[in-house]
Amino acid sequence: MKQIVTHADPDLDAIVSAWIAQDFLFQAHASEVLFVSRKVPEKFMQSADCLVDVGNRYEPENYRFDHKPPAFENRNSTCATRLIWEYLLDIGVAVRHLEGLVEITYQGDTHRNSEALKQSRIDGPHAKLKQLKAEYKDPTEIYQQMAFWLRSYTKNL
Ligand SMILES: [Mn+2]
Repeated sequence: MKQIVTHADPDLDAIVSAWIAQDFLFQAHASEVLFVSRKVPEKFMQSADCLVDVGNRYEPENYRFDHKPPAFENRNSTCATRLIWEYLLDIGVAVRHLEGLVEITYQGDTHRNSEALKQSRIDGPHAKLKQLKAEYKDPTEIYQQMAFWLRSYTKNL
């Protein structure tokens, strides 16, 4: 079982980057998403098959995708979702259709703004995550429901 690690109280960047790892990086391999403290316990730094939005490292070849210093001097220059998406594009995985989702996730994670982001907060991924967080406390439950929703949402992109 491949282990994908991200942070507890997951925001959209954590959820979408973990989902991209699960569905497009590991694909047919069974994988699970674990939610840990933002200061990642050392055992997960070593043993996780993939870290997204935690760990402060950007090492795509080792599947470490964080955008916070020292990985990037300015954490708002990119986001975990964009980093794993760009890596998959580079290695030829068919993820181009996720571009709009990546863009609104990036904008929301880095205090940007756009009509698409406003719409996402009304009835898109940001709204869906907010609703699930009000409904459930367990991050695994939130993640699983969100992943299910994202698979359907991205089918029509
Ligand atoms: Mn992030």
